[in-house]
Amino acid sequence: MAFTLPDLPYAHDALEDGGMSKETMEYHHDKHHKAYVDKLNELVKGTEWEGKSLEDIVKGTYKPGEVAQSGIFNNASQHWNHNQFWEMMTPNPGAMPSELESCIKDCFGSVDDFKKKFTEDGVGQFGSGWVWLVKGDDDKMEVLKTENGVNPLCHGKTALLGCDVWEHSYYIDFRNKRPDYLKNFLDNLVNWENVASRM
Ligand code: MN3
Repeated sequence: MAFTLPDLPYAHDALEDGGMSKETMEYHHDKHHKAYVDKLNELVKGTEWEGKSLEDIVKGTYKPGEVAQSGIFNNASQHWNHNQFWEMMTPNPGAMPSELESCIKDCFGSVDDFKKKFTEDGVGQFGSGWVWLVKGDDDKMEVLKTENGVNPLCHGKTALLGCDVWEHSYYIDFRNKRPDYLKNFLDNLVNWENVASRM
């Protein structure tokens, strides 16, 4: 069955109070994410990957250590990444669940130290990519930055939180100010309940 673009879990203008505009969502979800889905469907047709799960395609087509990944990988991983990203934000960010907060404190010292590390790595990802909070098999949390469409599945890690640092995700609202976009994301947009549910 062909892959489909999921609806956003909230209205296009729902994140405006949190600093992410309706215009950004219209471009980012309706155009950029849709393009990955359409291209993926086109590329897998007639290949061994047709009918496979998205996770299997991402893991099966990733070439470790290589800068140039295949078109199937790039579009499959970006489809997966954006599916997670929309779920990781909310118009009503509540307090961080205590279990998540204590794990973050154990691994990073404090919530502020975690936010600092996440922002620094997101800013430090040269060019397009993502920054993640991940958990490994040892239950240890770490921040991971990845280039282009590469994601935690490629590294055998569980994605708890991810932020898109491709320019298309912030240029309308923050222009070239990626640090401001990342700070706003952490302070005003993260669905911490969703992050905790991934632990
Ligand atoms: Mn994007």
